[in-house]
Amino acid sequence: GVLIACPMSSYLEQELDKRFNLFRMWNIPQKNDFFKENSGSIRAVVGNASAGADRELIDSLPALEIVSSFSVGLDKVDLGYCKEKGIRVTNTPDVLTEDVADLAIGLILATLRGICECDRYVRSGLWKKGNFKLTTKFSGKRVGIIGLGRIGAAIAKRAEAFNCSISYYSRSEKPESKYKYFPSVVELASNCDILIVACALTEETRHIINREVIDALGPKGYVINIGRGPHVDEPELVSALVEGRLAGAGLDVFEHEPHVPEELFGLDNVVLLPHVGSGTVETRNAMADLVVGNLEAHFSKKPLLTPVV
Ligand code: 8YV
Repeated sequence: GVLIACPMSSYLEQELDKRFNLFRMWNIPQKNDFFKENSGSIRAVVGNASAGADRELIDSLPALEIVSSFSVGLDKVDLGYCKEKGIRVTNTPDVLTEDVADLAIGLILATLRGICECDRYVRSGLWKKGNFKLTTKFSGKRVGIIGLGRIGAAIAKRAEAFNCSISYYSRSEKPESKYKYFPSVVELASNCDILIVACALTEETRHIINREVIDALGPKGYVINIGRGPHVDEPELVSALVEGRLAGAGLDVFEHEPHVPEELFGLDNVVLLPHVGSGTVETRNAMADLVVGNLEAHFSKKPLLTPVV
């Protein structure tokens, strides 16, 4: 049996249904009874960015062999505990890199050029009463990227085409990279106009955007987050935006999503997206194929396609 943690892709469910006895967690009213009856037969969990496999779920599934996540980020999977228990873990890297990097650029342009605000302006008939205010140029700006992994590097490549100078922060300098390295996020923030979060969420990167970083970025600076909500100290970001200590923000993720702080709803210098970085038909289907491919490889004792643990 395979347990899927929450609805994530109908194509994925269809492909899992073809191959396995699929249990949909959200369709189970009496969780205790269900686990008593079926926990011995569930050998795999499929999770995603919002529901993974924590210690509690792992402990209630004694036959669990593999967690195949429909995401590249694995912050909702207890990796250490999986390792300890010999449970394999896979994710969906590479196939979503382009989409997430594309969306990061989209968020930058939407935020600096006021694209969403422009659209609201036209729809509400305001164009007939005057011209839209001037906005901020993106080309040539200094872009700072936190995390120069697959996604960070793909964002950098795109920003290069906009004649941006690019610098980055990561745990260690990447000697093969042509971009400028800063050994701290505060130094990176002090030396860029647009600060982009593109790293994994871990204990070390939680609240990596804090008050000090926001102050270093300053009132002409922008924050773009396509990583995870908890990368940002959200109340600090909100007050900086409300008080004008930051020029704007483009956010695809939130600390307590789908809850979004209502103070942001009235601000025109922020663009708010519902965690759609990888959300294209092409990419979500490729992610689903990887989830299924990893499970098939595991159950036929072949090497996993994208193993993490
Ligand atoms: C989510 C993501 O998985 O890959 C990630 O880490 O955050 C997204 O691709 C998405 O919510 C799919 O359910």
